[in-house]
Amino acid sequence: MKLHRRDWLGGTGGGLLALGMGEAPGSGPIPPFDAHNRLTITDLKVTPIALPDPPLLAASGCHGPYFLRNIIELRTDSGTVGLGETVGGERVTAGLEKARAIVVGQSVLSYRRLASRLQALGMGVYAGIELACLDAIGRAMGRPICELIGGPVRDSVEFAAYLFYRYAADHPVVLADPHLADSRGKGDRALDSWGEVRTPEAMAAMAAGFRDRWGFRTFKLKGGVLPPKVERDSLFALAERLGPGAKLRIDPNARWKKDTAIRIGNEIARLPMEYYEDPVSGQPAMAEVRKATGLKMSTNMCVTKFTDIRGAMRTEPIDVLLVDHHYFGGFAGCQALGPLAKGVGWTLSQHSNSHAGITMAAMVHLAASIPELTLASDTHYPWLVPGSDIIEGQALKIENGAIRVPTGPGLGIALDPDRLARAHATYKKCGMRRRDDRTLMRRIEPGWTGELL
Ligand code: GKR
Ligand code: MG
Repeated sequence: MKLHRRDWLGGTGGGLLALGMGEAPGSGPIPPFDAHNRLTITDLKVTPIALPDPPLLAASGCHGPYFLRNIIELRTDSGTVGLGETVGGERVTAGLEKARAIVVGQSVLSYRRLASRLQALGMGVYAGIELACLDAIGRAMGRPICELIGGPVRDSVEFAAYLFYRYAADHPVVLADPHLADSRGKGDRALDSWGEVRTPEAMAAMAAGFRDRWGFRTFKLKGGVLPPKVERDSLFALAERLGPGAKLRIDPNARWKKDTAIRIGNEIARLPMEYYEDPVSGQPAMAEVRKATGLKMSTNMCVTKFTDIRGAMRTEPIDVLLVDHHYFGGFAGCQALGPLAKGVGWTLSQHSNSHAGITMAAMVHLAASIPELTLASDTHYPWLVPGSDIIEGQALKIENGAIRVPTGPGLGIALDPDRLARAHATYKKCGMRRRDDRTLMRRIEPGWTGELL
């Protein structure tokens, strides 16, 4: 069923009819707000998946052989199905299962009525369902999501190269991981051919590869892995290899002591640093580093919810906020951050965790609807093993460091049921139920503790 703008206004502005009440945890059922009973949710299907992941290194340890996501399909009475993707792990899967009772019988048009109930089950639960509602509305109207939410304010969205130190994909300990449930192997059968990257030279070579392959102009080094002076040298090697036009970032995920962060910060200040992301933990320490180095600072760790903002007004730890619809209250929350950021003098970028193509499309639509989101967004998408995405056809294309805003209805992508089934079978077979970077790291480097550097 296709909805026209007139129907859409009618559907959202109508009276309150108690059509098939949702049994919700909390304070009783929520009466549906859909006078025409249009696009009423008849079922929520959640599919936990596991997708192959190379051994990328971060302060948390080493990425395991798979990363987990939860895929949502919201079926409506009109036959339209909305797609969502959200944070992985069995707790989120369980939250989404519980959410079924809240959403069934409600209209996708009035998903904000369900926000507080769904957010009580987890911000990731809300984000996945909100996305599926928006996708269903867009499909029904024949319009892309960014148009439903006021965009596009730009036709393409720029991304940064996300550079991780790493082990080779066919590292023997990785191949011996008990969770392994596919036929990857050594040499030609390895997940990828980037090899081991644990020196400044290897990092600079990989960055040049990212630039040549995807056209990135902004480069984020994931730090907090090697001794800080090696990571500093890596930034110098990146600057030399990529030239003065390349913008640099480093993100040690708060694994550095304050003194380290100030010392390294002052040394890298002469490089074309776009910003310094979470070198230390907590707003007060971030503020001290900011003052002592004069560098622009950013975070996805010390301001992650609206209630953190009041403290940040006082402590002034950042210049750039990395928004993420999975934890800031969905698209609605991230859009609200735009004018707020402008008001307090912050610019916005986007945070990313390992994800598949539905989230990739979501991030593009979201960024295309926030005028204040002017810095290149993070994405793990280039790390997705070719052929493993769950969307139909080719993965979304990164060209000249950017992705064009999809113009098809909703998210503008389609789910490939066979690929989804394969990723779910891997989830069942591998036995991974939450992210655990520590265990694999300690198998590879038995003395690893993750202590501050
Ligand atoms: O994938 O290892 C990773 C990243 O370190 C991720 O978990 C972080 O959340 O990308 C993130 C960040 O910017 O801190
Ligand atoms: Mg970060």
